[in-house]
Amino acid sequence: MGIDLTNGAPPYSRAPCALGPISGSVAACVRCSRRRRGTRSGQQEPHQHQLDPVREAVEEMVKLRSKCLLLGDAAVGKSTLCQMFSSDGVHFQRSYTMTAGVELFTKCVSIADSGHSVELYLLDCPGKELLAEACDHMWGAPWLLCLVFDLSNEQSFLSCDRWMERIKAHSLGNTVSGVLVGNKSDLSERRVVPLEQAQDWAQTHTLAYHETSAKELDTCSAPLLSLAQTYLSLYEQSCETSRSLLT
Ligand SMILES: Nc1nc2c(ncn2[C@@H]2O[C@H](COP(=O)(O)OP(=O)(O)O)[C@@H](O)[C@H]2O)c(=O)[nH]1
Ligand SMILES: [Mg+2]
Repeated sequence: MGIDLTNGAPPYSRAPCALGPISGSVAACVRCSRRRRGTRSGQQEPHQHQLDPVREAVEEMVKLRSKCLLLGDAAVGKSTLCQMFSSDGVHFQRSYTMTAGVELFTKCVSIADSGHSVELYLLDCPGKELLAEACDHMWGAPWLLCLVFDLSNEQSFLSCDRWMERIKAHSLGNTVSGVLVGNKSDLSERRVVPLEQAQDWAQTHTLAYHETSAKELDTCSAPLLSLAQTYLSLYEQSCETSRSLLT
């Protein structure tokens, strides 16, 4: 049985052709591929586009897919952030279950005002040193990075140097776009890492800085949404570069 991709809409939409004069006597319209005939004066004969709405929509919309690594010490909240983000806030993990391997979460993010979307493949990695070492061959070359520490645990912040070195070893000299996330902002009375110190560290490593509470969907979504946005910008820049090389 066929699937109605047009959702009941008429198969073609009609719009006046906006193309200028054509040089030959016969040419195909680049928008709707319809053959059109020029007049003796070189003007095109007016015609109406016959556009396939499904084809048009597919051509205009871009769906990108990006891998994003979540790294940081054990118990800083990486898995909770992933679960909250991918379940739209439905799932907050109260009890701690140690992540032993790389766990995959996916989430498709629509980028506002662009008509495009980015599907994030979140690779939630173990924070324990030995397990992390055993798993890092599964990362491949990192595309996006979300480095997490716990605002109430100084050691988890100091460990970010080590995580960054590990990322550099994998990135083969390429710059990895990423964010540094200070999590558990709701535990304000137990906070030990000052805002300025975390911001400075992030700036030194060219990472954007966010503070989150995995208990609140808005704050915990912000760093991952900004990574999706960054990824789309990188894609658009590379398209622009390719276009400029071809013209
Ligand atoms: N209060 C508070 N607890 C959190 C937050 N994020 C995670 N937790 C708790 O911290 C513990 C460890 O979280 P988990 O996501 O498993 O850490 P991971 O080892 O980095 O993946 C769990 O008991 C979570 O409920 C947060 O933002 N605020
Ligand atoms: Mg975990």
